[in-house]
Amino acid sequence: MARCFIGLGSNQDNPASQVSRALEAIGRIPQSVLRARSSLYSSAPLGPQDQPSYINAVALLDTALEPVGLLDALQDIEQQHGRTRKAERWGPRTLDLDILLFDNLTLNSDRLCIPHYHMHARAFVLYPLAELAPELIMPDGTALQQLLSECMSDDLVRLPAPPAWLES
Ligand code: J1B
Repeated sequence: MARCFIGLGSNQDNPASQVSRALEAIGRIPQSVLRARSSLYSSAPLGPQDQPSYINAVALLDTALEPVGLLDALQDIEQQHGRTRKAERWGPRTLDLDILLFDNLTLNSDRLCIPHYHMHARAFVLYPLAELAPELIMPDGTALQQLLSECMSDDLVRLPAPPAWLES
């Protein structure tokens, strides 16, 4: 099994519920086990400002799928969640799913860039990731804590967990 971190993001159609439902769907990906999920985080949009703020989270998935097989599964979930590709670059989105890390793999192909090309400097990726793996070392040897110390996190807010009903 490969240990894989997945980034989730949404700023349309009740983003917190988009992300929560996507986490449940990720838990149903074949040949895979959802091991952990971070808190939800809210932040101002990176890119054009005339769009709602985002909800982001990170999931830890153990998977026997190949990276491209996992990408297919994630893109299916994006489609089911009504993702439409808009003309505007960096415009509003219903659901984004990104493979951030896949074991210690470094990969650059037409469809996949791993580690994810923008993750090193984005607070809305690094903070939820650090919740799950504070000691993480990137494939290039950089410590996650180093990236966190260099990253602006002004507008990032960790949301309290919603109430949960417990089985008695
Ligand atoms: C293509 N790809 O990227 S969408 C796909 N590497 O078709 C893939 N590691 O073939 C290819 N994982 C290459 N896809 O959240 C990967 N994502 C890989 C997945 N502001 C890969 N505050 C294009 N929060 C693909 N988000 C790649 N502002 C890009 C979506 C999935 C992320 C946009 C806040 C946010 C965005 C912007 C508008 C910048 C944000 C947030 C796109 N995030």
